[in-house]
Order: sequence, then C-alpha cells, then structure tokens
Amino acid sequence: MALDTESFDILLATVQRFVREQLMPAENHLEEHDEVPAELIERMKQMGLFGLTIPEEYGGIGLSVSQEVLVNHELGQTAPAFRSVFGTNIGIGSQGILMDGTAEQKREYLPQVASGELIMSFALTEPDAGTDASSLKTRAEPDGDHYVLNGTKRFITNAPRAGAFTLMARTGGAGAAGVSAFIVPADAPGIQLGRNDRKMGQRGTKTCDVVLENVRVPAANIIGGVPGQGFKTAMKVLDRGRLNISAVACGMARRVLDDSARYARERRQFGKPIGEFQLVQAMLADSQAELLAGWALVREVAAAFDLKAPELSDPDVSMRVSCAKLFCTEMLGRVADRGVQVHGGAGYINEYPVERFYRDARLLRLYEGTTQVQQLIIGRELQRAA
Ligand code: COS
Repeated sequence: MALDTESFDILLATVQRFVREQLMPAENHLEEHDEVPAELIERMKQMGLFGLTIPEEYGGIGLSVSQEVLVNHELGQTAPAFRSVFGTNIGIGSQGILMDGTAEQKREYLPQVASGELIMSFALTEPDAGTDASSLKTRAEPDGDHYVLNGTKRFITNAPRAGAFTLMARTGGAGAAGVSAFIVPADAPGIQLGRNDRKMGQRGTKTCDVVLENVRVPAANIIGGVPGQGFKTAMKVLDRGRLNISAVACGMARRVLDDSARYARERRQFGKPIGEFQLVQAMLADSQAELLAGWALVREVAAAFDLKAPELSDPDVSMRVSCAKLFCTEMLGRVADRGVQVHGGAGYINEYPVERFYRDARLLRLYEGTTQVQQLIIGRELQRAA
C-alpha cells in the first residue's frame, strides 16, 4: 500500500506549508489555552490527515510506512499536540482494526475514522499494568452474546475526544494469551472519564483515565472476532506506532537544531555571534550528526516495514523498530538539552520554543514503550537469533 509519488509529493508539500504557516504560529495559543483551535482541527480533516494511513478503499489516503514517517517528520517540527489530535486515528487507535479486524469491522469503522468523524483512541495501560502490559486486570466476562467489562485504563491519549476505544481486556487466564482487543464505543453506559492529566509538557494533548463499570460490549466487537489475540494485536500496533514516534523525534530534533543554529547566529557575545565560537559549534555539530544518523535509521526501518505484510509480525523488524525508538528518542533528549544550552539563560524562559520542546520531548522516551522496554525487546531478539 502506498500513495503514488506525484500525489505524495503534493501532500508532503501541503503538510510542510500547513506546519509553517498555520501550526507554528498557533504554538503559543496551545501553550496558553491547553487546546487546539477548532478551525485547525477542521483544516486537518479537510486535508485528509485523519485518514493518512487508512487504505483508499475505506476513504483514506493509504500511505506506506515509508511515506508516513516523512509526514510525521514534518509534523514533528511543531508542537506534538497538533499531531496528537489525529495521531491516534492514523496510528494506535485504528491500526488494530486495519491489521487484525474482520472485513465487517473494517467496513463499519475505518471510513468514519478516515474522515475524522470518529476519533479512536488506544487503551492498554492501567494503574498496575504499564510496562508489564500483559498483566492487565480489566476483565471482560461473557454474558450471552455480549461481554461485560470492568476496570480502569490510565493515561489514555485522546480519551476526552474519543468516539471509540481499541481497548484491551482480559477474557481468559493470566498472561498475554488471556487478553482480547475490543472496540468499545465511548458513549457506552458505564464509561466514565477521569479529569484531564496535568502533564509536564505537551499541552493541548488530552489524556485521562477511562473507568469501566459493567460496560456491555457485543462479542462481535472483539477485533478479529477471536478472543485471546488482543495482546499480539496491541504489540503489532505498537511496532508501527513506535517507528512513527521515532520519526516525530527526528522532526522535533530538526526544529530544535534549526532554532538553535539561528539563535547562535543572532546572539552576540564578546563582540561576535556566539555561533562563531567553536564550543558552541561543537554542540550544534554533535546534534546534527546524531540527528542525521537517527533519521537514516528511521527511513531504513520504514523500508523494511513496508516489505512485510502489515498483519504479520516479524521479530527482526520489531527489533529494528525498537532500535529506532530507543536511539531517536534518546537522541532528541540530548539535542533538546544542547538546544537549551546554546540559548543560555534565554533557553529557560518560555518565550523561546526550545523551553517548550525540552519539556515536550521528555515524553517520547516514555510513551509507546520506555527506552528500557526497547532495550528488552532488542536484547531478547539478539538472544533468540543467537
Ligand atoms: N508482534 C506480534 N506479536 C508479538 C509482538 C509483536 N511485536 N511482541 C510480542 N508478541 C507476542 C509474542 O510472540 C507472544 O506470543 P506467543 O505466546 O504466542 O509466543 C506474546 O505476544 C507475548 O509476548 P511476550 O512474551 O514478549 O510478552 P511479555 O509479557 O514478556 O511483554 C514487553 C513484553 C515488555 C515487551 C511488552 O509487554 C511491552 O511492549 N510492554 C510495553 C507496553 C507499552 O508500550 N506500553 C505503552 C502504552 S501504550 S501507548
């Protein structure tokens, strides 16, 4: 699946312009009001951003993974909260249905997801099940042709905007084999949302708890129709998600580095621009070298991803995705830190975007699997292959 080259070039140029002309100027609004302006969300829908990765037959644009990372690299160059409005629709919220859903589920949900009419969100994490995702406790008990769900999901991105969740719950015994993925409408009786989480950064991104109390969901809403497959679906979805987080990390690093290089040219000390001092150049050079290495890795892994069938797992590709997530998000942490250093005291003041990017960047080493989870996946695969 891929968009033809000519149409993709036009799309990418449109996204670039949108980022520079409309999103970057709205960054301060986002920070002050913790809200993405409604007219920008409308524009995102018109541009087809909610359907970037949904195949054309369901009304989406049908980007390949190699194309998707290029778009995410552009979107990374502004505040990540803008992308998060539709990020769960094109990523972790909907990909489970695309990869493992029945033909009927795809027909019913994907067109609404692609148009942005339905916002989907991904609910895996719980108060006692973060990294140890397969220990999740939310229960789904069979009751006739329904299941009854009880439990709490935590830190759920886009929950306040969601019309439905891809939600993992336990239909069987302990461990990964007892987990099923359900499509749960957000307005089902018994669902309550917690108050919005107050985060260190990424203002404008909405996350909160989702509490389920005796929520009745048709058995037909199990993704793929077969119980016990939900953990694998979640892991496959996260593979693609993690690669896209890596692309966003490269985009954010690009923006921080561009801002820092520009600041170094303008800011004068000791009678000349600080960019002429070699110690400042060394910081910029390290960031540039690491950024180019990370971006090359993302593009290579994306190409490997495109070679495999999306519904199949490939431990070698998962391992490579984890290398990209680990390297690029850690790289961004270092680039953002140097960015603040190049700005000096001004980098600690919130008039400069670098202060915000420094806070926003911190989350990338945590969500969709911490750096340590990526190390674990890489380490296990190396052992398996040996
Ligand atoms: N694709 C397909 N299947 C996968 C897979 C993948 N990428 N990763 C694991 N699986 C399968 C395994 O093959 C195994 O199946 P079998 O039992 O049939 O062999 C099953 O899923 C269980 O896998 P595993 O034994 O590796 O599960 P663990 O409980 O040991 O979990 C980690 C491994 C820690 C890597 C996993 O729980 C994880 O990624 N945790 C982090 C979760 C996360 O990212 N949370 C962020 C919040 S979501 S935004």
